[in-house]
Amino acid sequence: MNLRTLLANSMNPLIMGHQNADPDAICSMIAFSRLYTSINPKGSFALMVDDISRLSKQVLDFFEIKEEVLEKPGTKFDLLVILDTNSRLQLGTDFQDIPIDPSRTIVIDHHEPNPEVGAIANNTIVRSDRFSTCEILVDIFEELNIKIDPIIANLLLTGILFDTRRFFYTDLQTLQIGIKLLNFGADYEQCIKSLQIRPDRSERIARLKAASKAQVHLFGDWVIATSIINAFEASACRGLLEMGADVAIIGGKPGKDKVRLSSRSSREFYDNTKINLGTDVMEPLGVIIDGKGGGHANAAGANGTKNLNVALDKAVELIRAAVETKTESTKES
Ligand SMILES: [Mn+2]
Repeated sequence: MNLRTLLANSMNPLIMGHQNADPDAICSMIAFSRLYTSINPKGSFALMVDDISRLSKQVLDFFEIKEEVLEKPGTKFDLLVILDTNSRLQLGTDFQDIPIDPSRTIVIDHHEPNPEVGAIANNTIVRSDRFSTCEILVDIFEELNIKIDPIIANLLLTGILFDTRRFFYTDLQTLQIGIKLLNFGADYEQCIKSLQIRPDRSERIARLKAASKAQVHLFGDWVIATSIINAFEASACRGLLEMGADVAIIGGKPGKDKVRLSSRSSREFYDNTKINLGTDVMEPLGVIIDGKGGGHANAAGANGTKNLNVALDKAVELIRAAVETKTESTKES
């Protein structure tokens, strides 16, 4: 594919990312729109995604990006550019009917190759060995000999920081691209800052209260923490896990005749004990609180109307019994 020719011949490209667009998707979209404008200053592009994540909105505000990102379909276009995704499905439910002409579609992505990609685009740059779409874009800017200004450098570095979890996942090539972006004027500290989300004050207070009132139960090597607060239970559970609990269970009365339970466990706890918070704990608790419970192995909850304290005691009891059964069966085997 000749990317320069495709872009030079398009007057109305539509640039899209995956649904609930994360910073890698949104930053690569904005960077691509600047690349397009450098090649074809007379054209007018549109940016569109099915929902922007809260964090991505924060990044756009932080770097004062003024481009409008449409969140509903309906724009006319003569070229479709799909970034950070390689399937129609990932564009989101509202965008499944978007007309796609493979000869007028470009896909640039780093996810596992999708066999369907050939059916939507003749022009693909899919590099599943890369950690982010933003770093692929750095190579494209260079290949097309287009300057990366400090704003684009900030956006691209922020997308890379997000997808690599601040370079937790990385390799020589990605680090070298990071250094390039710093040389182009990216401000590392600002990029990190743009990605930091501090919970609201009330949420932080709820987490602190849950921690200060927590009861700690020790079953074998496992640490189980329970507490009572009436708001932000899920967030407070995550807080207790971050502090060192293997399992956190929080109950609350968010209103009259309302009882709510929330729970989280570490992956290690589930891998070792196979105790499923949804089926083993929250489903039976749902009955006790006269409501319903369920969820996933590591994250589950229940909603009901009564018996909060009984339910919390029962939760601890269920986990204790399950841990013991598990320990005995390991001894036998
Ligand atoms: Mn990505």
